[in-house]
Amino acid sequence: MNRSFVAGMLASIAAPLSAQQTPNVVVIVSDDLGYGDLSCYGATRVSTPNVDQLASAGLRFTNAHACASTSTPSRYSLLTGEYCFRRHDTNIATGDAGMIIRPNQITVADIFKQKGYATAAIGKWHLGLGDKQGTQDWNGKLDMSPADIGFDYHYLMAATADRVPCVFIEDGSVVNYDPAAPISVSYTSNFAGEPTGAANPELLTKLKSSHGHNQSIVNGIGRIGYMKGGGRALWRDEDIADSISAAAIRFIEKNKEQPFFMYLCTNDVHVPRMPNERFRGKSPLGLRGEAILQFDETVGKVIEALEANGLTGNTLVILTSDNGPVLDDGYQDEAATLNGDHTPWGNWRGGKYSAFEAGTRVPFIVRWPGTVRSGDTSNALVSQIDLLADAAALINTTVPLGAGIDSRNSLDTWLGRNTDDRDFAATMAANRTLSLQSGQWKYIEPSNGAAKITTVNIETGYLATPQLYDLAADPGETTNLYSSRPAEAERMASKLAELRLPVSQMPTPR
Ligand code: NG6
Ligand code: CA
Repeated sequence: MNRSFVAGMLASIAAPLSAQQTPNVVVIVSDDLGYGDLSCYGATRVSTPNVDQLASAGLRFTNAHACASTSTPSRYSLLTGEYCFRRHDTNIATGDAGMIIRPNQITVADIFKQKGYATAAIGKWHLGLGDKQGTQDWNGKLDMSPADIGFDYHYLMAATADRVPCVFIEDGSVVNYDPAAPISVSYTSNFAGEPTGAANPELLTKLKSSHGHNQSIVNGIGRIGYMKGGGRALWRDEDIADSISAAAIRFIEKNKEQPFFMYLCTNDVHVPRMPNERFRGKSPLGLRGEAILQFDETVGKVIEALEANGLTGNTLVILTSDNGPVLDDGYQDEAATLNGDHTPWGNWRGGKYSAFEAGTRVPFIVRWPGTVRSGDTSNALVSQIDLLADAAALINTTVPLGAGIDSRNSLDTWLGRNTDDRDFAATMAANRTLSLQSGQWKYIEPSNGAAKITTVNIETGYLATPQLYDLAADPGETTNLYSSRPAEAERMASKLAELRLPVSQMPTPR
């Protein structure tokens, strides 16, 4: 299926609808924000009043899952409704990776475009840009961008704040491009004469690395990857959140008269944590806590912009995170030493990168005044994989054949009309080990990875033999019931095997 065929097909089923049938949809995805990092999820050493307000005006989920415990695969699944493990090229992407989602693939943005929505991707991207692998030309318009996968507008960081290029991309071009400082990027070798964190630690004036992050230096911070040039286009880390929220507010204001879908991804609370100076000293948790405060402020600004434009009642807001939390993720930002008794992972074991629960059990809040009842909690098992099918159900359109093959309509659960568990949630850890959550059970397939990633001090949940946990009785995943409940383990192992089958061999084609 080529892109023009897809576009034609989508256009042919587009039909104008009344405002009630076309609510705006804002999906806010934070980065590495843990289940226990928000005060509405029990945090006591950090306060997130704006997120708490969103939760008290909406529905807060306690059993929601991202599809992976790292960013790229998690976001791939969220946007495509297809499990990341169906493709081998969904691991954490470099900043010069080509677009992982290809133009012939239907995304959640395409679903909204079927109904004439304005669509935007703002903030952290991390799904590759440009058509080529590792050789993008950052000095002109990129030859492939989110515009080719359903987003009318984008204002993005190519990958993560710790990866070059350290510039924003808007509509395929570098924002504030500086012709006097052409941009070169490489993930294999440095550019002659350019300092690096490894060779010139004296230039790491703002934040020193604890592991990795010792290649190019931008804004006094070591990065992953080599970059030359950029000049006035280079971001200042302290201003990233403001740039992202300003772009979000501009998009809301510009599109207030028509339905819109905004995929809004904050850089907070990913490393390097260097929030704006106005947050300095505001959290006992140090820079990581300040980044949480900054995230909360961004949420507040978006909510306020919706309100100021009269859009609160007609906007469905979803707030979640791409994966679980980490303290020391490569910089000496004191996140671990100042953490004290704060529990970013909530009651769950592990964290970012893990197969254990904290890797993918994420905050998930849905607000839609007048439709979603306010101030309630849902313990239903839900998964971000369903965004695509739920979006289609929400705006009463169909999912094109072959699109979002793993996405199922669970809209009634997301809107709190029932508390039905999804049959299962499949999740992928950093080394691609799969887990399955189903009812009270959690199964982790055997894997040969190390039990702990020592640099980040996180237990992975990798074990050479299968693991089965009863999350109802043992939320901390401490007692492996694999030997005592073989039938349960077998049922879950076969489900994972089925999910791994090529689409043509899947037993229940839609
Ligand atoms: C790791 C990085 C980590 C972070 C992560 C991706 C090192 C030593 N660690 O490889 O800092 O960037 O990748 O995070 O380089 S994610 O949330 O975008 O998946
Ligand atoms: Ca992340």
